[in-house]
Amino acid sequence: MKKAISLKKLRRAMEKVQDSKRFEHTLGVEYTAAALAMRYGCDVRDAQIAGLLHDCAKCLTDEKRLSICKKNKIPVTAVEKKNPFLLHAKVGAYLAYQKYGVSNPDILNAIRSHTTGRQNMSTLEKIVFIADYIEPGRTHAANLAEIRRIAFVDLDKAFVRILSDTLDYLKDTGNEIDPKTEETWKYYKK
Ligand code: DGI
Ligand code: FE
Ligand code: FE
Repeated sequence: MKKAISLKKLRRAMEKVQDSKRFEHTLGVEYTAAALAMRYGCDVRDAQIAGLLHDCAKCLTDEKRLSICKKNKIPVTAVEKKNPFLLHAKVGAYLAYQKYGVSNPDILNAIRSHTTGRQNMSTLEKIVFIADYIEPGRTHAANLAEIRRIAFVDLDKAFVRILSDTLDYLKDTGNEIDPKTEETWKYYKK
């Protein structure tokens, strides 16, 4: 039988590959995802693993992210080529599988979809997406106090709210919008 993944080892591994601010964020997403998993009846350990690994490719250079994609035939869209930081989600899922020994597809999907979302997300995927936005270390987003409260009352409502606030923010700041983010919003909005 395959040996269970050690949370302690994953934490140590993330501390090595992330700067201290990012690592604090990682721990925040780990325990916020765990709390949401308790609330919504998801596997708590899976939520911790996904939370710990969701940004495992965040502190690589853009060149490194692009080269990992090229080497492993991971498709890169035009928007991703122009904004390679978006690839940290896809590349993160790849590394979670190859380097950190995660085989649970739900955890890998949660890592892959944590930035743009996607259609038909599982509860765990939504939990990681939301935990990423509301963890205690986040301070800048608009309406954060309200979204934090809603997250523990109505998961889908919090999810849609975060998506729409993110799209508003990206439009206000003139950032290029990945069609995937727009697609997720269209799929989930009422
Ligand atoms: O990696 P984190 O910073 O913890 O969080 P994240 O993976 O959600 O990435 C955060 C940024 O990604 C945030 O500023 C919003 C941005 N983002 C989400 N969807 C898109 C996007 N940025 C662009 N340019 N286009 C998108 O569609
Ligand atoms: Fe991220
Ligand atoms: Fe994150």
